[in-house]
Amino acid sequence: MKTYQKEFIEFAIERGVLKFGEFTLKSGRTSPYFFNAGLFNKGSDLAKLGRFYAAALKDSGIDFDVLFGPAYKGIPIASATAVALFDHFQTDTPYCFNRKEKKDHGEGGNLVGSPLEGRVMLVDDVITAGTAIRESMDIVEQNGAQLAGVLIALDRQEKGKGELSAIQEVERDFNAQVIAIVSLNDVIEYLKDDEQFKAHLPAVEAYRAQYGVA
Ligand code: OMP
Repeated sequence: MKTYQKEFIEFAIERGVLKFGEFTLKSGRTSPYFFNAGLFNKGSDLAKLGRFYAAALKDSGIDFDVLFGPAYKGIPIASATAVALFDHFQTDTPYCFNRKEKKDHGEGGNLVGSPLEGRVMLVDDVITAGTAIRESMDIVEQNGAQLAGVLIALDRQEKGKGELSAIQEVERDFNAQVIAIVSLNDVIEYLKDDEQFKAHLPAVEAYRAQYGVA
């Protein structure tokens, strides 16, 4: 695990974004941990979050032309990442997002910001079974753009419809790399060394054994 990844887990725990307990997921699975990115809800959180996303992008080395943040949770992520890329990595990157409601007056259309064209880096919070991300992918395809990659905060490394992880399925179906600031394996590694949260390790490992990818 890299330093920025460990710092990201600490940051998520400190802000109550990463929690341990019992949670029901969108997929119906009962999970011993949950990542609620909506709790990054202060100016300082957003500034830091942008820096972590930008660091993961730079670390990946993937080339792209535009950041796309799907509504709603992708919007502040794309904005904060674009700011961080400029402020901390000297890269001025176009970004855009969609609205969920179609607008038929004024400028019309359902995209806001830079045109969605060229190689698109899609940013979002979490992928579990891949449902939300596939809807966003449709928007990229409908605009005739190509997907350069997907960047999320947490890869839960869970099985999708079959034996592959939801992310492996997305990579196969869209021929693009999915990168994450941290993955479940990083969270488990972190728990092993953390006196305060170590007690949750068995439940998280049991969950990985049941739903995780080999
Ligand atoms: P999938 O659409 O199954 O990939 O699940 C992704 C969505 O699940 C996210 O956009 C969240 O709405 C929600 N989610 C979290 O935010 N954090 C988690 O740790 C787990 C989930 C989830 O329900 O699977």
